[in-house]
Amino acid sequence: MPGSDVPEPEDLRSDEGVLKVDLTIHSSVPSKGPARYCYTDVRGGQSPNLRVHPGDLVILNLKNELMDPADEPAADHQVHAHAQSGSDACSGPRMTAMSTNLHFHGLTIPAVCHQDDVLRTSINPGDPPFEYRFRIPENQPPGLYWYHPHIHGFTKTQVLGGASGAIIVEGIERVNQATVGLPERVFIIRDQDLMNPHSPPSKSEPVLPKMLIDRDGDAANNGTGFGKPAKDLSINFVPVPYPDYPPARIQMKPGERQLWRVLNASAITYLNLAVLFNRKPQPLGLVALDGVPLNENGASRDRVSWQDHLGVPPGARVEFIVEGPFAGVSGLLVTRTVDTGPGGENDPNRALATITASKNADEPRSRLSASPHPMLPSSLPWLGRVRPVRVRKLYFSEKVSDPADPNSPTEFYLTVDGQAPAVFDMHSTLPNIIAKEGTVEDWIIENRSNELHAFHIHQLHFMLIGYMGTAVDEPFLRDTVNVPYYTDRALQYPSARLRMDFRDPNSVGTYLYHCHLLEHEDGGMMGLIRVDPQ
Ligand SMILES: [Cu+2]
Repeated sequence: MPGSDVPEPEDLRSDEGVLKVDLTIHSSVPSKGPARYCYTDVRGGQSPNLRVHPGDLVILNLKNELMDPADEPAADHQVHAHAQSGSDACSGPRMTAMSTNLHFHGLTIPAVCHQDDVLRTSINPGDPPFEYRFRIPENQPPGLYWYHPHIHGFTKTQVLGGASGAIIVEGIERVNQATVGLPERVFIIRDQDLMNPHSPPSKSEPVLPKMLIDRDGDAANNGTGFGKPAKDLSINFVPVPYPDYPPARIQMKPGERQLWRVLNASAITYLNLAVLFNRKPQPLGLVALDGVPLNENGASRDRVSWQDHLGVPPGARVEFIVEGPFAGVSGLLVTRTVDTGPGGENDPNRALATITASKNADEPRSRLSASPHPMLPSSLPWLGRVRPVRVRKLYFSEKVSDPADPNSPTEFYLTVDGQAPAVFDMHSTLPNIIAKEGTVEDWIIENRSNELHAFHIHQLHFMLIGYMGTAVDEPFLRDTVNVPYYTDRALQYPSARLRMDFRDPNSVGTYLYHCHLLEHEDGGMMGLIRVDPQ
């Protein structure tokens, strides 16, 4: 219900080095509005947090109970179910709107069936529960990761409908003193189709020119920070719908410090988070990004980066220290407007939740250890000091499929410079890129389109070493990065320069890189990489 308290997802914790979990993916088609998707565990918990330690074994059984989104009569489901049962889910049988699988975003685990393969794995209604079985690497940085379906062509529908959940690799307090003993909370921001698509904007908003539709069929960016958004947002499944954005509620003990772990599980919506007290932005102590502590390079111990706002592209995570308000102060968690470019979606200013001080506020369910054993630093040389074996250039671009008809569907490309732009083909077995285990490469990702894109690669993290042509030296790694949009006034294409790390044996295999705006990904903005063993 809009305006209610933000619930905490249930925590499923590993026991003696093993996390065993049974999840079922469900869908429902409400009488009004689009299909909803959700994971439930055996106790009925919705999209639980999976809490693990480096080295733990995860055994996750996934049962597919999706309904046909076209809402066919029930008899048809049975026919589908029988036709599918007995098929080998590892050989990529059919991938339809009712198929599903899981991607473990950010984990460096092998891209093979039953671990983190999304190219061939397809679990269908009627199939027996499908077993995922993998080990969290000993060297996986402690932080926030996530799980979501990744069936090509249908990822957006399922994720937009709500199919996502958090994975927490425990131990950030073992590498950053500033987090020792803090209560922690997990916030998952999802987007969804508008609950009130035909409402005019709230009366408190300035009057805007007529709303336009972008090429994806969503409300186009109007550059004002106001007006109808392309999608509604929710926080831990509490919707904050357009046009009035009734905020959800977060209560904290007065002045209490907490670690907030925030996942942007939106299909297309960028976040630009801020915490306001009496309308003034408060310092947010960033300690980790995309699951990786900010002091990952070992040079800057216990690093906290104080910011007054945090940009979070779809798929990315931020973990930061927040100090709660004192009694009588009105606090607000907001996302500020994001300029997604002339071709992008409208992403206006909006509230997500009020933050109020209360002596009786419930303590968060989870608290970081007050006396942690320090974690040993990585034994590998820091990525920033390893020489790349080559430089590659890739670029995002878009093309109207029929140049004579500006309203024809857009084709989305992510192209290796020198190859012909093409929408991704799931049946292709020819990799776009071949790399070698043990090496490091520099990739320049350009944006040649007039909207934002977020580059993501499976199986590994990278270091951002350049942005918009300027060198940067971040002491941490990312797995998702925003690339600014191009306009014809720009002298060169906007770009991010990434140092890609193929040193880990788990990075061997064939897998995907793509834009994490899921309608772009489903539309073909994706490529195939094969990393050969040494
Ligand atoms: Cu994109």
